[in-house]
Amino acid sequence: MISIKNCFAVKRTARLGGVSAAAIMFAGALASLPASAQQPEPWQMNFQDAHSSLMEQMVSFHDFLLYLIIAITLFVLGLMLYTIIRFSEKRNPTPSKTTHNTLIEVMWSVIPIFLLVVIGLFSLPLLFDSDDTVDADLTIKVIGRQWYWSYEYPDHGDFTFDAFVIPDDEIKPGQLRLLSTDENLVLPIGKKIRVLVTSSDVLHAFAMPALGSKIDAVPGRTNELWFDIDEVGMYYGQCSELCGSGHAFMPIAIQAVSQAEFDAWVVQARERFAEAEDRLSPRPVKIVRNDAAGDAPVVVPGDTPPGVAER
Ligand SMILES: [Cu+2]
Repeated sequence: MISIKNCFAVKRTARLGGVSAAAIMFAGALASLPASAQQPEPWQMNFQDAHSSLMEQMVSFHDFLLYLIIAITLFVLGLMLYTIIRFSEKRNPTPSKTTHNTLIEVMWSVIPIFLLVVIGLFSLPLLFDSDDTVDADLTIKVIGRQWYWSYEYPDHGDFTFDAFVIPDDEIKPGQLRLLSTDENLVLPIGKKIRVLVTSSDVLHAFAMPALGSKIDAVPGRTNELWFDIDEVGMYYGQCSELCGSGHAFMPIAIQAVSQAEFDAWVVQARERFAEAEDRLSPRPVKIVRNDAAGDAPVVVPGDTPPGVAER
């Protein structure tokens, strides 16, 4: 088996030759901007800061639920303590034989129903909003592969490229171990971005905590989600579905830029990735057998399910 490290080394070497002067200039121009960077922190106890409108709603909903749960837990704890103390054998030597109390039974049915309805009033609009991908400003396609991500920009000339994790021994200052990638998913801020997510081999999951996004990448089917990004900066996520031995090595790095910078990036990216076929990583291939003729198997390029994949 080819080690993951070797794959990356081959891939990285191929890629370095293709970096154009425009890309370097672009990176230089971005370095001067104030930016947020959303990534996991050591001993982090809560969410990353919210940087999409959906994530802001999710955090509010989460906080509301937390207060509700604390109130319910304290109430039940109080009832239990009262029962334990007030009705102990010492204080209550002759127990009551009461078996029914209509008022209490109605209350312990109606109050939880009421609470669930209140939760539903907040959660259902959020659920519908997160599913509402219509009227997006742009669409991108994300394809999970063992073990890297491919990104496509169908609205901008349909160019495509791969993003690989930076191996530990190639990390440069400013890059993050297991989070930085050789190519970023560059996106404009303040736009409704529809993301189509699929996979070419096994189950992966596209997860971006600061943007409130997580959805499975399923071979043979397309899932979709949307987000908008409120601030220029870097946003890091990871594959969140155990997808094989390289699962920990396929991070997602989103570089959020202004619309003008995005337009400039698209122009140079279209050029850079235009004839990318030879520089893209090997896609899974389909092996067609023609046993009747006794021919050797024919290998046909194309996205095919696992089991027939060959790297
Ligand atoms: Cu994966």
